[in-house]
Amino acid sequence: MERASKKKVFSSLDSIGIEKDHLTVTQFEELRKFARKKSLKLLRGSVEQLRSVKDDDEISLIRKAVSITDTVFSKVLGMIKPGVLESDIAAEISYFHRKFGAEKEAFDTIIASGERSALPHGRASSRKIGMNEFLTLDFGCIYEGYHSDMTRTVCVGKPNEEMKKIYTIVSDAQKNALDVIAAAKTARSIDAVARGHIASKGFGHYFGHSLGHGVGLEIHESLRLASTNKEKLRQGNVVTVEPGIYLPKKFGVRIEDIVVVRNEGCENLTTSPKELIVV
Ligand SMILES: [Mn+2]
Repeated sequence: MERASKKKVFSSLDSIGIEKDHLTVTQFEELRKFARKKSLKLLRGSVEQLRSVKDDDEISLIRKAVSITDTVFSKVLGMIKPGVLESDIAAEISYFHRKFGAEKEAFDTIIASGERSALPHGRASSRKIGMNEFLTLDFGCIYEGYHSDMTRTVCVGKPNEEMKKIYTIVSDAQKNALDVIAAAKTARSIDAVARGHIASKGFGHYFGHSLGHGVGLEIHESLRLASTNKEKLRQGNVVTVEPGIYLPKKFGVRIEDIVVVRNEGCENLTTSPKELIVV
């Protein structure tokens, strides 16, 4: 904005809210020159709070982003086999996201095979996918500014009894949480349902992150489904639900969907299958 028009705009305002997490000191000093000091109000989290409830147009864009990611998952499933590099799968995901209309990926794709699946944030490496092991894929895209985010864990070859058992526990934990999500519930009560199920099976120590997070213009935003968050869910919140169990040096399982919170329950936007896929 030109200096003169800046002055004109600011002089017409009673007060100016500043998102203090997003303004540099230089920008603040510049702003202060134009505005009267008393009219500047430092805000933190206010815009994020407003943004956590999505309107129908925003939900449509997220729905589209999620559907692109679902399609991409079905496309890459066929190329997962022993000997293929994790980074090859990540490259295909990137290609297909753009091919199906996304602007780009929402974050660095996580492709974690074998022991690496026990790393919750295992970005695609040059590891070759092996036989009879889990592969976790966590990826998403941006469509008209809005993000998708999904995780599936598939088995390459044959799962052993322990792998099947852990997969079922994570899958049930997610299902239990999805069953109770609704407006007016607290975020932490939803986290507690998934965490409680995993703990009841003896794996509480192996679920080291929160259950989910808001998704929208940013990949991680309000509202967070965390054990410490007492905020209440509201109709129109869009959140991920992503429990996991990570057994160090062995394997990990995470399953993640995106849902829209409704007054009665929730709507799951993710349609990719969740039964254990064996490729
Ligand atoms: Mn996520």
